[in-house]
Amino acid sequence: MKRVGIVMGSDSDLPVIKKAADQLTALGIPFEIHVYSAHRTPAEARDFALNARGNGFGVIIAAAGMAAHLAGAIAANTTLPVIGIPCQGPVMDGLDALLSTVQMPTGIPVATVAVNGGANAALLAAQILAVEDAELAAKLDAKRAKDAAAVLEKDKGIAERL
Ligand code: RP5
Repeated sequence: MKRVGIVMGSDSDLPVIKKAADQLTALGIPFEIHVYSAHRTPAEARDFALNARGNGFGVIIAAAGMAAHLAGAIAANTTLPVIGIPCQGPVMDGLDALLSTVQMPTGIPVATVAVNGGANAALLAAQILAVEDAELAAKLDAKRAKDAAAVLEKDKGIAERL
């Protein structure tokens, strides 16, 4: 199976990335994590992206906050699918990072999830890999069914909570 590459702009983004790592682990998807910044270590971020396909990655998740250019900078240097996670910073509740990540110019797409959306980033990465992996697709179907059953359990009990 292709691996998922996870890059975060700072180790302060780790709580968001942990949510992605937990999902990938639960689905049995191999991944590799790095701290590379578009601004502080641009050469390393670029090299990672340039070599990602050759190094066996199938999709890249990039998380950053504030002036969040990491996902775009990674996407500029690979044609692998890149999923951007805007991370909440000290101002604007992450709206700054959301707009920085999502507003990519035509030609260099970044699939952007919600602010701090680490879990959905991992699930989207899994769905991309599952296009060519029936076993992984079955795991995702099973997870959807389990999650739906949990909601229906809550539906049963909701009236008694009022
Ligand atoms: C971004 O700046 C990082 O992705 C992080 O979200 C934010 C703050 O970084 P630190 O100052 O905590 O290292 O580049």
